[in-house]
Amino acid sequence: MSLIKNLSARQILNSKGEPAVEVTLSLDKEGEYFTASCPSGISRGAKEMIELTDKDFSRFQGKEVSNAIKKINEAINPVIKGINPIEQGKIDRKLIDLDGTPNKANLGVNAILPVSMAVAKAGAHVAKRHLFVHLNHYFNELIVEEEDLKIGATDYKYQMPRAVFNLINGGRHAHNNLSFQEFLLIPQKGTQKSFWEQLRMASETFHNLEKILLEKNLISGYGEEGGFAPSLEGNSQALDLLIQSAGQNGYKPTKDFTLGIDAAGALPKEASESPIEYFKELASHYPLELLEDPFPEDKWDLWETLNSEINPAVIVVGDDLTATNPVYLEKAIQSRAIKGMIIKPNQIGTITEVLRVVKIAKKKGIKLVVSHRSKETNDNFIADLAAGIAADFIKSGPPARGERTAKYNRLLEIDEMIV
Ligand code: 2PG
Ligand code: MG
Repeated sequence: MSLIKNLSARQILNSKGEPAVEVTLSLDKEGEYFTASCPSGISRGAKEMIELTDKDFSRFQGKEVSNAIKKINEAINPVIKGINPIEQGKIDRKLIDLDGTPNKANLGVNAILPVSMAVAKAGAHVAKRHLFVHLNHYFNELIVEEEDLKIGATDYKYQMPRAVFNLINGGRHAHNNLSFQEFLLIPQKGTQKSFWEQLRMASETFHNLEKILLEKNLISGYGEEGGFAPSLEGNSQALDLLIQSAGQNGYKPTKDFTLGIDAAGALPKEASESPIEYFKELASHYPLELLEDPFPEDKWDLWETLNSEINPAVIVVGDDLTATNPVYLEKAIQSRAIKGMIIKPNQIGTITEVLRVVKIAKKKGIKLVVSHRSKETNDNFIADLAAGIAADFIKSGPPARGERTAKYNRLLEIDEMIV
């Protein structure tokens, strides 16, 4: 039997060049070790669990994570040593109990999540299954707490998600004038289309976009996730550019691709008078499929009105609104605020908690978008997560930049295994 022998955590740099937590879990068998790391967000919502940073402002602007590293090495390590990593539920429960706070403020979500992910990777190895298959089994069988009995065992088959590519960056992810944070291209799956064809469409569109921006003298570097970050006439021009860029390779709106927006709760000035009408207008002009965080996370009434009045083809998606948390998901369902939700493991903490909220969402027919963070690492865990829970979408930035393509490239491997 393979048991957890040791956890060893260290600081690494994330895609923004800031410190992040990486942990290596070794099993008692020689040479069996599994590494996981934790991303971070620039536009973090207020409902997210707490990240532990050192706050020594003489180093890395206070963003070092040596305290989180210490928590793993000194507090978590002794508690989970000797347990079989297949026992994900038991280990995640121990992490939550050891933390002992409602918002993970003691250990830090950035200490808890990479441990939980490394356990899942080790568990998959011990179970002799691919990670997405292992996650799928655990997901379907998830009964850890009494509350899990309400839904009980399920029978979801793993499945390839559709990818959502962030080609133009704005908001807090770029130093430009665009209020929306993300302008997203969403290839249609089509019949019998491989994941490679989704990547091809995104890559061709991305490179066409670069040429168009150059021609228009609009090129202005990249945003946080590696999409282009031009200053434009407004949000509509960004959407027009996506359609034009895709069109250069013959891709047709709606038939071949749709569009998405992550407004990240920031409205442009021209929308301040009548925000609902503004989004309804956008949805009537563009093939909009995903509309993420159209409003700030406390404006529940606006969310509800928009969701009931906008073209039903648009999936209004909660990110900061729901924070991968069952409490806010229930509230969003009750107030009919959303049709979809973002799943970001580091908003909540353990893999068990992630799978639990996914299960509730699926039961209620909420569409799922598994998402990276703006400050990423090369860990490709979310690719397996998205396939394992049969998410509808995965959002991992543009089809460029190592930390973004790590996830898409892993999906190519998964695609071969499950087609
Ligand atoms: C978002 C994410 C990822 P951040 O808002 O959806 O794209 O950004 O990680 O900065 O919260
Ligand atoms: Mg978002």
